[in-house]
Amino acid sequence: MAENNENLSSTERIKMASDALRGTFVESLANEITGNLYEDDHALVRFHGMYVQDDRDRREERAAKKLERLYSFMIRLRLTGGVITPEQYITLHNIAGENSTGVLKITTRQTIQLHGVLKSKVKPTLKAFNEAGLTTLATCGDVNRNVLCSSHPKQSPLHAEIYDYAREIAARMLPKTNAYYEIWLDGEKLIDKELEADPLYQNRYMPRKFKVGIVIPPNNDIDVLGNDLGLIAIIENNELKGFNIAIGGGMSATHGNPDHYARLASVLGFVSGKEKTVKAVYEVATIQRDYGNRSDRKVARLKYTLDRLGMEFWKEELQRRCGFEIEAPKPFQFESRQDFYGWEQNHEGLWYYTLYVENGRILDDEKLLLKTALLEVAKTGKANFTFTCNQNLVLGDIQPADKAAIQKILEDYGIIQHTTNVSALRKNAMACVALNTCPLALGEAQRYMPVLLDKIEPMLLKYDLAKEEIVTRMTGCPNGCSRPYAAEIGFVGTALGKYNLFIGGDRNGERLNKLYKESLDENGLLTELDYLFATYKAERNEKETFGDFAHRKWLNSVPLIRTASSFSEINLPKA
Ligand code: SRM
Ligand code: SF4
Repeated sequence: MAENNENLSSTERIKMASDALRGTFVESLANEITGNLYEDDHALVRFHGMYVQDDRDRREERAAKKLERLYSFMIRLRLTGGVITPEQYITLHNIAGENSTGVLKITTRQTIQLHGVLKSKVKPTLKAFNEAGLTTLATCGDVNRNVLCSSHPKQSPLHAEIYDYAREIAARMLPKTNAYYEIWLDGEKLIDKELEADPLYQNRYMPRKFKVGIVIPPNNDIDVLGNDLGLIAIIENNELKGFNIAIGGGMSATHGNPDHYARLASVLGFVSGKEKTVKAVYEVATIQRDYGNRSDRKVARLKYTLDRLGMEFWKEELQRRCGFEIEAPKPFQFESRQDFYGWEQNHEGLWYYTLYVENGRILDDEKLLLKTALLEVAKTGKANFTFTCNQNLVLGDIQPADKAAIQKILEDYGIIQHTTNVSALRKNAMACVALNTCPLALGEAQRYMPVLLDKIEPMLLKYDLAKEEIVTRMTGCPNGCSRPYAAEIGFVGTALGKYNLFIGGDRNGERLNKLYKESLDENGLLTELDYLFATYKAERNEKETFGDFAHRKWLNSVPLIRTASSFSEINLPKA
């Protein structure tokens, strides 16, 4: 049954009245009295890859001076599989320096965000990106977002073939509007509006954001089960057989409301061949478009449509729309979820260096000139850049003859030492942006996580656990942008300085964690963690990960505040 959508949310009305996402941007941009946009354009600007934000650290000071908030734009690039050329990276570096805070932020979905771009600088920024072959279209909003693809080519000779699927899906699901070109690039106005008729998005787009990722087992580096739709590559004897399709993943929850929950995707079936795979992805989206909730955005993601209608309905409807059978899922196995730091060589003899970037923030500070070093690497023109879903960077496709030159730059700037020396805990940690730019943040994340890790590291040393690769993630609110519910330890902000503590996710991203203690301050967190690690050290089985131990030891007896656990028992066939 399609949802009763008579009571459309205000966003639905804005989308439908937007003239293919044109809104009132021309007027909004011309208004020099404010750094803000008109209200309805806030929802629409997201489809163009931007958010209007303000500096939350400066709200009080500005209010005291009776000034409007310090508005600026966050701009998010579309980088399928996280890949850009060195030339594009140089553009990015320069634009970041000229028009934004200067920090290049690698996101948990393999792309780059710039913050602090003033309204007057938005068009120059997008024009410069466009000249470099980069776009921000559809990286936010109710559309298919940046398509993820496993980052480490050494994993499989089939990486290039699989990456090509990601590009095809991204292209097929891009909105057909000409508005981006007209508004931001001063392109000619489209006269024949039929040319932008959009069979996928029509005039209402998706009910909510839609996320797709492709993973190459055994490494689940993209957290494939956190997506609305995940494709799991099935490879036999070095041949790509096809993909298991998993649907219904999503990491957002609401504190204290069991009706909003994190969920890992469930496997629907198997499909093979490029045409059929892309068709199946497209039709999953059309089902969600037609059946997703358009009244209440809190329950509009595919995961809720799936739980409302059931997997049987989804499979039958998908087969009907595709016109071919979706086969039973094939076995597969995840063995890790991490980035492979350091040098790796692929089957063609090309070299890759994966370097650690704390919370994905590329900048120069008193400890490390990371931004300068990466510019030097880009200037050689000898390495492509791939951003990972763990917020790190792979410098890749390096010819054997060029490896020494790249190595020298990385050594001269201390990048190799930095990556090698960082603790196992930190290498497997992530935090979302949160304050000072995220309007939804209840507390700190990327600015506080390093400070907290400084205090957890000695504790792990004390229990001789420093080499454990425990997956730890923090967010400033329950929306789950660093996927904290799929971590072995998750810190989810409830207020300034307070976090809910989640434990018991597995190492590979196949089991959600559960709420263990609520609203702890730093002392509370450290006291609890000390107890948890001491018990883990004393009672763990051989090679048992922290997450598995926590799940076995504590979680059956912990009263559940969030009910997502019932969805974490996913139906995955094992190899
Ligand atoms: Fe996110 C909203 C940052 C990945 C779930 N996310 C936001 C906004 C745009 C706040 C807002 O709506 O105004 C944040 C901007 C902060 C800032 O100042 O930059 C924001 N999300 C991020 C990033 C930058 C976090 C990071 O530090 O890397 C990630 C950008 C990804 C990208 O490149 O596209 C980011 N967000 C995610 C993920 C992880 C993922 O996709 O694997 C999730 C959980 C998975 C999921 O979608 O379920 C995620 N973000 C959300 C949600 C909750 C959605 C929901 O279903 O309810 C929101 C709030 C919303 O959409 O209403 C949100
Ligand atoms: Fe903002 Fe919350 Fe996402 Fe963090 S998890 S970036 S605080 S919306």
